[in-house]
Amino acid sequence: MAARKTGVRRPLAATLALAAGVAGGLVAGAPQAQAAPPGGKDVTAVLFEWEYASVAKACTDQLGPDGYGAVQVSPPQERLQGEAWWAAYQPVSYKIGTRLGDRSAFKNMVDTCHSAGVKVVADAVINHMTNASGTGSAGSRFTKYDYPGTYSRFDMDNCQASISNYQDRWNTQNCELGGLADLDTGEEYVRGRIATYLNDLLSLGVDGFRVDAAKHIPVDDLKNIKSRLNKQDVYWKQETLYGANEAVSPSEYTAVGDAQEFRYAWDLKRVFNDEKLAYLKNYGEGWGYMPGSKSSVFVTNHDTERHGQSLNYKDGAKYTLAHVFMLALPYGSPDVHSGYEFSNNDAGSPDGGHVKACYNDGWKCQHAWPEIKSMVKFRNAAHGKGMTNWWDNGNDAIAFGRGDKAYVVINHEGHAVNRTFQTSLAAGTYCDVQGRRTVNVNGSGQFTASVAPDTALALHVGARKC
Ligand code: ARE
Ligand code: CA
Repeated sequence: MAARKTGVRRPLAATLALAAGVAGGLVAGAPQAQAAPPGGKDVTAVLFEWEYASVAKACTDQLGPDGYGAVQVSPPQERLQGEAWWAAYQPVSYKIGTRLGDRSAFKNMVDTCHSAGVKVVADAVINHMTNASGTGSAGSRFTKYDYPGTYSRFDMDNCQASISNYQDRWNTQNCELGGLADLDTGEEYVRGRIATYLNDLLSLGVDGFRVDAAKHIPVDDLKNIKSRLNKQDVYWKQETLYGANEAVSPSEYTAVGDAQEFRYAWDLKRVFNDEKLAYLKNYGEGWGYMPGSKSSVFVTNHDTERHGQSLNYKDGAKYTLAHVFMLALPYGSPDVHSGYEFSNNDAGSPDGGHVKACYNDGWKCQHAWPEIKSMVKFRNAAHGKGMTNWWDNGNDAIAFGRGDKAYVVINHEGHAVNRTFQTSLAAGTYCDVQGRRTVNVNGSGQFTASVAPDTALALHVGARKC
């Protein structure tokens, strides 16, 4: 890490920020890693590049009623100007002001989501700044390495070449991710300035963070920054891509909070495309993934849906069924990515992020798809119950229960599956929340049903009538 040059003139605002940051730095004790988004509701809807006013409406109309525990919103910090979605990942300052809304819109969204019983996770870009110069989305002039009022070139890492070797820890964490000016997160001022930004978001009511590019920040730096936060039980979800033989391992980051288990998404694509769902019987730790209590999982995210490493909305039924599986499986804390149609990889969200209505203007609203949203309440009802009654046909039809709380059948075969299923459910009638039909479970916990090709059947104690 670059030794900070002394005697450099720093704008008053930055000095005040440092003071606040250092003050925050006096909080003692190791932060408690939050196992999952707070509360028994552990599903997060990622409303990617939605404006904050539309997020607020979705919290009230959809996410709250459907049982989502949290909503994740796109980076609120000042960014590059322009429509491209990736402008959000080039911070210009820590002012809240982007095409998605200003500070008051952000604050209103947080308050409205809280009123709907939905916590708010902010996507936080704290590893780097820009690979460009100009004027930011909130009007700040800047050049690469110089961000007046926030950072000067003395706050940047001393490797100003792009990352070129993921098998070298120093290169991975001190050089520039794709040419983006890398912050010297080992430096006192930078740590304080980041903590001040995160504490500002906490002061607006934010409950957690998705830490962008966490793998490029040493764990000790993140521990230090997190220790300065005014909310020590903050939900802390770190973007950490697994890479075979790489120097930095995602599991290092479970010491600070949750780490995203990318292999979960990558392997789901392979299993649903080319292998057998029967292989999913021990999915999770059984496949060598990180402990589920510290893992954030997803079927797709905004990068992988564009670069092909995961399934995406263009994959039809297998994409939907993969979500049914993820939400039914007692592993990890699931994110449901909710984005928009794209034909080119750079296109930003429609209409400045304004969502007039789901399924209009290209908004996909995966969070509201009946097959997906119905599994959020399934998951909530089954909270704390492990997997029971696994069945598979040796190929692409599987079924399993969650103790006496829930039971799911997933048929990815090209033909219907007609059979009597064995559950641990109490006798009675249940609503199949996938097929929207009544199912009778007998005194032995059995029911007979026909499950159509590429569909699912799902029962839980919270849905006895359709
Ligand atoms: C890129 C260039 C910029 C350029 C811009 C516009 O870096 O210099 O100005 O394009 O042309 C997103 C886009 C990037 C874009 C960036 C900034 O995806 O294309 O910059 O925004 O505008 C690694 C990181 C991981 C990172 C991925 C993309 O480890 O953290 O790369 N993902 C996050 C976000 C991205 C975002 C950024 C980080 C940057 O989710 O959306 O980038 O903030 C192996 C390694 C992985 C590595 C992967 C790809 O698999 O194991 O760790 O992921 O290769 O490099
Ligand atoms: Ca870095």
